[in-house]
Amino acid sequence: MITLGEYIIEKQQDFPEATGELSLLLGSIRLAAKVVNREINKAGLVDIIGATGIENVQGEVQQKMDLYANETFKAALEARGEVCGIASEEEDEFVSFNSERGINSKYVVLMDPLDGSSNIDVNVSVGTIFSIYKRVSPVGQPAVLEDFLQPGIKQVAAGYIIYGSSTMLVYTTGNGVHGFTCDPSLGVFYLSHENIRIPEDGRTYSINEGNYLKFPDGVKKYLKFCQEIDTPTNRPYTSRYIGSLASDFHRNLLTGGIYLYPSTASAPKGKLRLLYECNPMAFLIEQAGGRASDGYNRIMEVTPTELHQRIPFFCGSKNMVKDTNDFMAKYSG
Ligand code: P6P
Repeated sequence: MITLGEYIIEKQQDFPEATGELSLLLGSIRLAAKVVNREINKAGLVDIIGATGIENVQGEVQQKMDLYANETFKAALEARGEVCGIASEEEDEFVSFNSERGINSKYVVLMDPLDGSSNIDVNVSVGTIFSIYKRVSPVGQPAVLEDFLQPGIKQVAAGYIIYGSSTMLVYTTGNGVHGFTCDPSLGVFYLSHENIRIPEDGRTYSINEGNYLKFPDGVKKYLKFCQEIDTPTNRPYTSRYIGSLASDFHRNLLTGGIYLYPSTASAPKGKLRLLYECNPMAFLIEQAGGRASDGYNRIMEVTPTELHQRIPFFCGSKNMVKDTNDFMAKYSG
């Protein structure tokens, strides 16, 4: 039984040049995850569920737990001093940590502090998603927007916490994907899934088929391909859609499958955000042997232009993402 903290330190020793700052940073995420997990597990019991009536920059009504998670992760990251700033789905602009330690830190964190939070009121799993970069601006001054608008290939770490039937933290620093499960009696994350690899083929597709009529033709054709009876290629596949990215992603990561959130007639850029949902999930899936595209190109090579930009997202087993790209090229131009 090895804890997350022990594992981070053990792996850090593989990098002589490592100065321990990233390890400390991951430690602050671990702490915040425990605090949020505690509140989520009793969200039904206290007046912390339900919407605030406040709309975030996405125009989505913020659930109280969204705000609580945002403040918890922001405080934990600022307190440990390894981060010069954060960007968050719940913050209209990036937040620069201008303390002496903050401006002299070399990392920035982008996060969706509680993705899928509307599921809390109906007791469905939700997740925190995070992405870590080295700043591009000089140390010793406040963070700038360019520190956050980096392509996904520049990530130094990424991960998610899934608050589900058990609470897990899954992360990568570019050396494989590793999962840790929380023992609630001790509040400790133990290594439970080392070097996770996603099967190159899967039989599960995750998409909101209620949007079918608004999908591009390539997606419509791919969905019909999934539903055809063809035993040699294990079709028809199975449709599983939880409505919580971290949950659908996690299941597909472990068993194989593909998650699709395409553009639609009403949302030409799709729904998911490039910087703090798609890029971290893309880093993880590629580290596990999978793929992530916008239907045509590798997600992690997209150059961001704004903090909250949206992008169509196809992510999962390598051969399933290739199939969707082929259908998109053939039918959606
Ligand atoms: P829809 C949650 O709001 C989220 O960002 C993802 O977690 C989830 O996969 C998706 O949106 C659900 O969106 O439009 O299908 O309800």
